[in-house]
Amino acid sequence: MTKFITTAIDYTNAAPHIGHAYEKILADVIARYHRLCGEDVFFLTGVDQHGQKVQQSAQKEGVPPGDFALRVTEDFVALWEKLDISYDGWAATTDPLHKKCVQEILQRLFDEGRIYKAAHAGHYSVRQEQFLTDKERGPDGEFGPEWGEVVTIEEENYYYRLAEHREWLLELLDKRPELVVPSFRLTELRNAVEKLSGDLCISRPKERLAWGIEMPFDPEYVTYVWFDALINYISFAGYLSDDAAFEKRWPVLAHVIGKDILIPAHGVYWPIMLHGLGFTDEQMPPLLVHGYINLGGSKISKSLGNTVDPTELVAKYSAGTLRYYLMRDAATGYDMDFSEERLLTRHNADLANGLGNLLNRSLNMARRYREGKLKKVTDGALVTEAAEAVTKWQAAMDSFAIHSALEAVWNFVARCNAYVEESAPWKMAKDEALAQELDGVLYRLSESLRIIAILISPVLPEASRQILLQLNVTGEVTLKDAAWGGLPDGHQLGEPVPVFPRIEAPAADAEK
Ligand code: ME8
Ligand code: MG
Repeated sequence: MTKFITTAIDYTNAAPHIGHAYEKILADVIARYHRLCGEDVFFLTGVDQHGQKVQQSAQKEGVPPGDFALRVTEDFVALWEKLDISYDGWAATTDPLHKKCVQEILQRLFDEGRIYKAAHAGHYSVRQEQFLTDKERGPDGEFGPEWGEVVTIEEENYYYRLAEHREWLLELLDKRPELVVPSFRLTELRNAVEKLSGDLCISRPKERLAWGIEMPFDPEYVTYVWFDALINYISFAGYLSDDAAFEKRWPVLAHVIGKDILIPAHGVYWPIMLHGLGFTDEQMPPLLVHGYINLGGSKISKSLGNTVDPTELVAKYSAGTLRYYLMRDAATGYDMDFSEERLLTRHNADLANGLGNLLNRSLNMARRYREGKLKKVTDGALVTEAAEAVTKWQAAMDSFAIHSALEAVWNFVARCNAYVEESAPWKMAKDEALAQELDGVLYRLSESLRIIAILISPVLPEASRQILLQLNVTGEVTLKDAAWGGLPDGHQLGEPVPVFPRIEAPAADAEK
């Protein structure tokens, strides 16, 4: 079986922001972790290119929606490249393979009577070109001036039968609570499912929205964007096009999504869509629901100017620093406030002073005292601690608690740095009688660094490569290599080069 991991597909109505970057990094770390475990991985991410939002943004610029979506898509692709996001599949919803899959699914559900046509009267904003619900009413119960003229119109649309699956979904959530991580989200979801009534409108008349996938049984309509977008998880995994691939991939290990799209899209619509297609309870997809990255305690909002550009952050710092900071400071499932100051502190304290310093002093001492040549030891200080760090790290990684996994590694880094101080190799070097002891210290430090380099590789792939290179460890490493004793007797270390130079805070520049 393949380990299949997906993220939400990002809207192409606006440029990527730090929240998008956080989600892709989280999923990338999970994908890299499973590759490190020697598993076959299929990591799918992509872009949501259809719908009202894209059509509106394109209209504002006076360009065709397809051109607009492609341009924003390029921004996302460029960012993922810079951030070392190692995706295996690219889900762009204008892809013909996807459109064909969506249409085949629609046709099948229609033929089986799971989709029906009905008329519906509702409040409609002429200016915003959309139907309004009670959510859009102001505190006074009226629709505010931002909606312009609000009229009542009747429109025919296609509906997918949702409500008849309600009892099934409630039972499923009782039977398989592990489908929603973290578990506190399950309560919210269950409450929403209990309130479920009515069906899902899955079409838009073309005169209102042209930018979508045409309904196969009615060319006057396009498909509602969520019905189109959710299907990416199966269309790009081979559903209806490559049975052998799909069977190996499905069910997914986890759909990595943000908290805002659990209810109703991923928690209600999606399982019910799959159920309608005949997917069994065992084939229902687990959801890993992450929190929000906020700014100054508020929600990121481009229109309020409250946003951070991840591309700029990568250019200013590095992909590794941004990846480390986000993975270390955000507890998976919970919100986090983004702070550049905090990013700098993490970089300088953990990467530069913590791991960077350990690497540098260990390699330098080995060079100075032994010309970089090691004598293997398999007992004494750090041996048990290294194994304990690996165990803790792995348990945390398996439960998607990347922040805890990093904490376990950095506790071990601190232990290694303390060991340097305790053992004081510079004193041992002055006493011939302590030569064997010094050999032991130098080996333990190098071997610990090799194990650390393996453990950080999902989060810091580039730094991991550089550290292994400096330790002169060549070839592909896997988790099996994170056991003590990998460096052979007589191993020759490489050249020390700083991996994480300290970054001075911007305040220091201002004084110049
Ligand atoms: O929702 N912090 O697209 P999207 C963390 N196209 N995550 C955030 C975030 C923040 N501040 N803001 C957004 C869509 N996200 C749909 C998805 S999936 C079939 C279709 C997350 O661009 C958000 O929760 O608005 C979602 O998981 C992803 O970024 C894309 O958001
Ligand atoms: Mg959104």
